[in-house]
Amino acid sequence: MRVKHLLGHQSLKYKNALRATGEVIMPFKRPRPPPVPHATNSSSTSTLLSTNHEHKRLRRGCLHGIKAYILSAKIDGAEYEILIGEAEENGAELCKTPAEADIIVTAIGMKKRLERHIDWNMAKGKAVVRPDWIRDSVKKSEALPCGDYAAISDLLDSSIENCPESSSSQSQPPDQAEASTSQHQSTKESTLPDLVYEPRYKSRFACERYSPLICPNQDLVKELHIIKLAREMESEERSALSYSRAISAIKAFPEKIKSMSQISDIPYLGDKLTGMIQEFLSKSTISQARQLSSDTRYQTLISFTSVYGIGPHTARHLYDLGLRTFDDLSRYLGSDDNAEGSGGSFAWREGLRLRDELSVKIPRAEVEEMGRLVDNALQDILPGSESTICGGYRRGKLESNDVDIVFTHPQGQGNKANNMIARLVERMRKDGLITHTMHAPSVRSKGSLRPPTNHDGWDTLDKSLTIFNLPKTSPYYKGIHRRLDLIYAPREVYWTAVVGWTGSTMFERDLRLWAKQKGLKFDSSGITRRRDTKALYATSERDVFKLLELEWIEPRLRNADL
Ligand code: DCT
Ligand code: MG
Ligand code: MG
Repeated sequence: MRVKHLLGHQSLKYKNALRATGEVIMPFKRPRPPPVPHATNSSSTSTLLSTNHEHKRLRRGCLHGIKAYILSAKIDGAEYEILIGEAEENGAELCKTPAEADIIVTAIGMKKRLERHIDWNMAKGKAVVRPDWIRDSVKKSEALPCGDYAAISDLLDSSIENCPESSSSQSQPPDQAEASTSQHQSTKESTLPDLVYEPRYKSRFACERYSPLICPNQDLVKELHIIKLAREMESEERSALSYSRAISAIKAFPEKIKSMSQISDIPYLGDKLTGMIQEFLSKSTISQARQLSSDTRYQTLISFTSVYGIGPHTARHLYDLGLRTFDDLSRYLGSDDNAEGSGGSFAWREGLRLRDELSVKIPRAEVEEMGRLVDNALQDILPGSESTICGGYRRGKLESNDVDIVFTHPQGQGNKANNMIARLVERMRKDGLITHTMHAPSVRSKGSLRPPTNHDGWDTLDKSLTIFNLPKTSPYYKGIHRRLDLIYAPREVYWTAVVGWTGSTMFERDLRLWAKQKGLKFDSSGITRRRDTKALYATSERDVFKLLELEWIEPRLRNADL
């Protein structure tokens, strides 16, 4: 099936990047996205799940030596992951069962409910505290008295009695105190939050800040995100970027904002943003965001751009034609008069047909299954290949909009390296795993190790943006199509590609800016020194940070967008 005029309003650079590899081609344009570790690749799993070893080496966290069990019941999934992360990062030893623990952290406040999960007599032998015990302890840099945080009133006395003490508050033998002195660790107060969190949130670069998946000011961020999206829908790029910057700065602020005096050190908050935050503090909403949410134009543009292949420009064009609903769109695209002349309609029709399926988020277990299937196909055609699931999954999202997989091969040199992408896609297409492909080929010139100009403004790696479906035999099969981005990275830039495709978008944007002020150039396809264009190759993900003279930040803390 041949379709000549797919792209209409989309730019030439995308048009040129397209090539037919499957039955259906779609424009290289992604729908608007709404928001942890890799099962098939041990290195990425360990990077994400592991505690921050470097920091651990440098200091003892305030929960050091405390054996904790965090009961997930009644705690939101993302929140749960953050609690785990905070506890681990601050030295707590997380237990698999409550029996092993000194302290049980739970959001349950009633005896009867707790008994469904934990034996009452056992609970009486432990301290049983609310989740804010972890948060406040971290904030104050010491394990706080459990009595103030007892989760259940009947367990108050036993919680006081059994409250564990952190070994970081006890005197350390000189050899163990070794590294802790290196980062002004002489007092209890100066552990992670003061030393690392607080100065970090003031940085102008998202790649220096710790940005958790869910931050203490997530509701504020959500409100601002609506305004940001509205600016994007109207192609007001500068304004959208100001909101993105403010959002990413707020994401890294470690405390709940309760008064305006707290925010003076947060970068990128101009008068307008400050006014909005003030409004949010008094009303818990921002009027502009509320108005937009109920605005027909905003709602229509948002839903049209959720169709794979339709960007804001096209969405506005369709809106101006009077279209408001998917039925309108379907009728419009169904008309032969509009089949090609309006541009892109074949792809849009396909996008519209798959819209409902593609808007269903992908749970982590299914992402991992997709990763396994890609890896199986890879090992079949290219034994010894390595792959990492990147994107939101790697940053800890519980549900992803698509799956981004970066892969390489030990012998793979040069950007195309025997057309690995084409071979992989062809193989998966034959196996019925890939149903649609869009292709954005590399533009790296032959024999050059230095990445050429970024034609898609992103990177020059060989990639294929595909639509995938699981085989019926898979236990995860639900008959839902999924978006799958496959990216081939030559061996020498594999880790740069993993960093580049892990995101989030603002983190990546600031990595580029950061590199620039260091006299370097960064994108997923490589790091180069600007003065002599020498390519710098990283041998691990941490090495990417080292080459960029940047402190290590684990993927879970790179959520610098919504
Ligand atoms: N990326 C980037 N610049 C862009 C788009 C993406 O640097 N303009 C990087 C950062 C994230 C990564 O690629 C994957 O992008 P997406 O798949 O679009 O987003 P995600 O963070 O994986 O989230 P989700 O797929 O769940 O929407
Ligand atoms: Mg993704
Ligand atoms: Mg993607």
